[in-house]
Amino acid sequence: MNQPVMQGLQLNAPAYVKNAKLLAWVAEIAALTQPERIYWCDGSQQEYDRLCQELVQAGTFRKLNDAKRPNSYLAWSDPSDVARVEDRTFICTENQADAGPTNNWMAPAQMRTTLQTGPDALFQGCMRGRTLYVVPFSMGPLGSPIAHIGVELSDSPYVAVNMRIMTRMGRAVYDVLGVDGEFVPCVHSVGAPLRPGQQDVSWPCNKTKYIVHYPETREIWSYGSGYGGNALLGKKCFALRIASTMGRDQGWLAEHMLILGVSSPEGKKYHVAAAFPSACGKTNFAMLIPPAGFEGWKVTTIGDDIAWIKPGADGRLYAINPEAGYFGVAPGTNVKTNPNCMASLDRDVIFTNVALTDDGDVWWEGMTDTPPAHCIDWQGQDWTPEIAKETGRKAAHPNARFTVAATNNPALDDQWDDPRGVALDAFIFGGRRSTTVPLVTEARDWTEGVYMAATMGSETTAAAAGQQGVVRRDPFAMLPFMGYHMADYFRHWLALGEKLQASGAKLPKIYCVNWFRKGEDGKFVWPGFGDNMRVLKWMLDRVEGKAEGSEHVFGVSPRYQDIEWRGSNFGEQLYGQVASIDSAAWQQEFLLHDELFAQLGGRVPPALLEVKRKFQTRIG
Ligand code: SAT
Ligand code: MN
Repeated sequence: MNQPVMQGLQLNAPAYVKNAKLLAWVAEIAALTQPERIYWCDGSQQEYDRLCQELVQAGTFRKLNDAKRPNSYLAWSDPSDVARVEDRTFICTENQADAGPTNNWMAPAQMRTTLQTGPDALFQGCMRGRTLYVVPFSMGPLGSPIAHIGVELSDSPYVAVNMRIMTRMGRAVYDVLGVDGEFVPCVHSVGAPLRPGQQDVSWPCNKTKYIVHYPETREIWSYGSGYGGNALLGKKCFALRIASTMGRDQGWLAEHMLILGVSSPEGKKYHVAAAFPSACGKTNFAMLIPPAGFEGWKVTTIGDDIAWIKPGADGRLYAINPEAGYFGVAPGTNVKTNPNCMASLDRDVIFTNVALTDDGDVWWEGMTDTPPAHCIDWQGQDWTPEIAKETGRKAAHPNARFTVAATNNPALDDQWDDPRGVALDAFIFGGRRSTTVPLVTEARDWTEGVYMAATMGSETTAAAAGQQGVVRRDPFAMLPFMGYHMADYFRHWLALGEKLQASGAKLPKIYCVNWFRKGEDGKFVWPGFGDNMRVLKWMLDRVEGKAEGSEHVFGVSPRYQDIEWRGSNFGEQLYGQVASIDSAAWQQEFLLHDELFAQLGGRVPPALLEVKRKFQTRIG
């Protein structure tokens, strides 16, 4: 099968790669990007270890102290390449209206000129001096009818090793792909070609960045960044932006949701999917340990970031986690906030942008009560608590991350890898709001639930480049991840609900939560973490028809006495602070809903406008 791609460059495809389209495409991309060599990843442990070793030699990785953190590495990125770049993320549909007003858009032909075909096309020769890694991966259990295959061509070995943790990556994918199977082509370059003899830097990247999606041809092109969702293209680019359009066309949902299982002391098992914006505690919620007073309850993790949800023959909604690992936020994670996560991080981890301790281990803000007396911060500088006090400098970047396999998680659900998925009992939508939004509200019906999710607001976090702490509308926590027109997505949710209801199926209940209300002292009022179990139990009791609540303008919320407080000393007065609904604040909030709907224009489904009118009349 080997064929010359260009002078001196061999395709080098292993004999087991038989997909003609794939072979031709790799040759085409190699001819465009002109790497020095092509390497086909097989996904083996030996390969992973070897690539990590090479990353150590290149200065990208530091091997951590093997006695403290076996088989683990630390990478520090370029200070300009630390988070997703939403303003450089594009949805390139033929008609701008199909991408919708919440996405950056460019016509496909124009984008192709910029990236591939123009005189100064960015991808032309962009891999010179580097290796092109062919990274085959499956989103979802290999061979499952709900899984989909992608192949990422990347000039970053950091991407290759992260993809091995985050997806089912390797040789077995080619067996599923066969000679003529379909895959989503993903091209990634850090955009830093090397001249002959030029010394590489430890984190190559480019000031110019493009994260580009062509939903109509299902292609992804990413240039200039090596970080997270910009570069690990199976995650947000494929599993959300491209998959959301596949779901629209095929009648399913690709959502920015964790999936968890809850077992009750009576041995009943429930499944819940919950959407929160990036860096709002999805990983913590998915790994929750029930607090004192909840003996016999257990929460297990199916996924911590993305859910693919398809209607089953019985009319219920079944969810799978398309990923195989967690790319979670390190700062704030500790043995109290997330013990299961800390246990997951004991070994076999890639850390990015946390601090290095003097004994060769890692540290981040909030990991321990007492910081180390000295460490090296994520920018390679000396850091001490005194320096931090003086300068405000953080040891770890606020968006520092760990990459770890799901199988490291002690609370992993038995069914996490089940190709059939798990049947959902409830959806939760949550934002980060220091005011206005109460602890928990149950929607009275599917349409009101879709309205709550659609109009959700959240304060921005360090997960995306840009200003932090400003409230923006983040419908379904999908604002940065939508592959098509946001209003059409609302319509898709409404239509799916209608269809399932017509089949006589019991729909999952929909809840809206806010763990983040602050008191006058600026501190969070609700303890959160394990105590979120109290809210979760109320929801599941509602599913069973066992719990009371009081109805108000937007739905039904628990009164103090409706929640299980055993083992807690959270009093009624504090509860009032997280559960109250302030009419004046809500009148302001509705103006923001108006703004969102005005932005989305005439495509907003009338059913949602009707819900708004009803709510607004009621609040007076
Ligand atoms: O960098 S990622 O997009 O993968 C993380 C996140 O924003 O959720
Ligand atoms: Mn996420």
